[in-house]
Amino acid sequence: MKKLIAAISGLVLGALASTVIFADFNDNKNTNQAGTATNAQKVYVPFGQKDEYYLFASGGHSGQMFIYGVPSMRHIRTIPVFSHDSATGYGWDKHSKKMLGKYTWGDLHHPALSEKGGEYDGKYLFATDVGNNRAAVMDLKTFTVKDILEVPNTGGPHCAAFVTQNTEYMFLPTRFAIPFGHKFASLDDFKTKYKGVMSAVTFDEKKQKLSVAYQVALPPWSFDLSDAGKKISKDWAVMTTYNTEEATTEMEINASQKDRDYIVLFNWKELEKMIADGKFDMVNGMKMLDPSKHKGAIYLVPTAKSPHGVDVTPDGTRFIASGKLAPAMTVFSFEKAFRAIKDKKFAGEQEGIPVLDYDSVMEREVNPENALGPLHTQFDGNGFAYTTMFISSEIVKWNIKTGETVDRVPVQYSPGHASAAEGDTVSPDGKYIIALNKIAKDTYLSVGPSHPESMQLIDLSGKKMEIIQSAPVDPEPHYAQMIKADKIKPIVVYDKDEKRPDSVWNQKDTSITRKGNVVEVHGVALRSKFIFDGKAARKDVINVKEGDKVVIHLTNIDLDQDITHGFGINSYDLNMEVQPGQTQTIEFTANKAGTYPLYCTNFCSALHQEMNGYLLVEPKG
Ligand code: CUK
Ligand code: CUA
Repeated sequence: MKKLIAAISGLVLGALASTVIFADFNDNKNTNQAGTATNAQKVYVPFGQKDEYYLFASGGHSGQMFIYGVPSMRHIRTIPVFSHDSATGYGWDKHSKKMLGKYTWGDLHHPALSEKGGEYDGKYLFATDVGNNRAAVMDLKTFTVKDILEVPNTGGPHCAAFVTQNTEYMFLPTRFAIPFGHKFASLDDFKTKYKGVMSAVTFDEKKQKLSVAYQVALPPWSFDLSDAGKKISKDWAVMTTYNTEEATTEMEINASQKDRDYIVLFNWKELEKMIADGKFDMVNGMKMLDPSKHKGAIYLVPTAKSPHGVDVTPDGTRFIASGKLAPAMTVFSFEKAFRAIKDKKFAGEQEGIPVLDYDSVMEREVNPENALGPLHTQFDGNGFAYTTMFISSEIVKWNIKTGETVDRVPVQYSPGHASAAEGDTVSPDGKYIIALNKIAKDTYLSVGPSHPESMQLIDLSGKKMEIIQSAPVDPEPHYAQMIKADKIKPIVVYDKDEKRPDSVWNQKDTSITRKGNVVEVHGVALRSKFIFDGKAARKDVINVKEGDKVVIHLTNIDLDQDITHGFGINSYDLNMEVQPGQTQTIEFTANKAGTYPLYCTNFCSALHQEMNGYLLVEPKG
């Protein structure tokens, strides 16, 4: 038996390591039925009507967030989050420039909508950056980023973001173990000097600020995915961990030695209490709790080796782990876990953290025939789970209570996550699920050797799952969340009465003032001109001297729907966007003398081409 498991693991490992097996499993021609007339009707959203759901899809290493409409699967908008975006000037205007700081790229994995009572409330969207250890919050009234937080002591918060039931916390465990503060330390000292730090991050809605409440110094393992508890498990969260072997090289082989890794089960209410009781040390300005010293909040649950996803059922009674090297999903019971903790049913300790007895927590192992590479599970609210199978390229629908396979549908190809309608709430809608496929292969018109990833919309309303639409996403759909469209209430124009120190609403009040070598402009943009100084002979010209610091505040006084202006300065590598009623600021040093046209970069009126002026930089001396 052991030999057989080893053989299967070997096969799966080989499959993960090479793409060869894709051919074996996927040579069955594209079975996508999205082309049929009935399916076309199901996804057709007539002109003048809107989609039923918003889909917020991870933009992966583009550092951006993509917004789609479901069921049409039309890409509606991109929100730049962790990387510069010349379309919106994100990264050049003062606010976004400050938020991005020294970083130019990001790797956005898992979006998380804010929740109230376990339901998406449609107010905020969170995301984290594996590339440069950041968390971000977007306001869904404006679909813009409000704050970005850099989290110290962390090497890639891949697990995040999953919010607790009332958005009290999101947890950011590290993917790569590192010494505190990225300090230099030999890999020979991995066990003693490296840590797998988890951060508890909170969002202050009043201040519109993210901050780290505390951190936990876990062993130097890789933490992969997490999910927050719900209802009876609402004070708890779970996360998968691999490389408990503590390998420091050739991870592909060395981090897959043991038959079992762990799910970390922790009580964040208990952690909160410990921090309040002063059970922490300060590390690089962070409150750091050592779980081997302060026990009672964190437990390890053995699970099949190298787990990837872990997902809490909508009723909060169970958590389901998927082993990427195992052909099975494991259903664990929170109630059983709570009992095992109470009765101290421990099977020893790892790095000072109690390990719960597997059989005392496990409810069943689910093993659909020939299914390989289970990664992530979603739910429909009718007692069914939907697990993506990366290697056998399919979604398997199964009964959570019995483990019985109910249906399966091939997807094209190699799904990572899937996203169900309202899927992470206590009451999923059960209408749709979207397979987020890593490989598109022959799906779309070829664009050369590298293809986009693909998303496939699956109708869950019938007896059989049915693929009804497909759309490219580029890159990369690590995860997405789907929310009922009527829960989101975007504004149409920025509020004119909102207090903003640098806004100007009247052409007469515009001005250019100089203080020493700082030139400050309070200007307006309207169809179809810029006015920087209403009293000047040429109102659309900014005169400065070489070396001056230039600060331009620009208010878009066109309070009409969708009349956005842009502000680009030719050859100065600057651009920003000013939405209706918005005031934006851009700052730069005029270090190049000369004549530079400035112009509106966003087509706004019949005379948009006339919406321009000059920046004149007088040479020194
Ligand atoms: S992960 Cu599992 S397939 Cu959530 Cu970054 Cu991509
Ligand atoms: Cu304003 Cu184009």
